[in-house]
Amino acid sequence: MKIYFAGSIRGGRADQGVYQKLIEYLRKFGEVLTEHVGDAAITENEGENAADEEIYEKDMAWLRMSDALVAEVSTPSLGVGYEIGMAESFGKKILCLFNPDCGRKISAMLSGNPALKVGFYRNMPEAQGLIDHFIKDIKEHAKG
Ligand code: 6K6
Repeated sequence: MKIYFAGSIRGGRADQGVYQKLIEYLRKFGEVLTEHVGDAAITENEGENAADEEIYEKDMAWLRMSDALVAEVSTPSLGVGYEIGMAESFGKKILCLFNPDCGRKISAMLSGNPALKVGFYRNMPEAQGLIDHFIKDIKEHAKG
């Protein structure tokens, strides 16, 4: 299974440590195409070396080839929102993870959308349980 993990970069890196842990856990189930999203060395000012056009093209190609998108959406990010919308248009399975303790409310564009799953978690075991359930659903669906 190929998993596209999405998390804020230029939207702010406050949750980078959480992304790293989620990516590590997702590796149990397959290949995570976007491991760099959890990289502590990447700040919101990164990307000045790579052309934005290249970033966009590469990410869209990875998104197309993925089986599922897992997005951590507690830190709002235009890029993550865009990736979620594109994943929906590509017909991908989508899980959005949101920690209500972040002090914000999740966008109604996600929580009101029946085409994707939103999971609320307050700690890593809860996030892992949501991921387990999401992957199990995908596998059962694939079996038919
Ligand atoms: C080079 C090395 C590591 O990162 C870079 C350059 N930047 C990006 N590389 C890959 N994907 C990116 C980069 N910047 C944003 N993205 C994509 O957008 C990721 O897949 C994230 O899920 C999302 C974050 O969007 P912003 O708007 O918060 O930056």
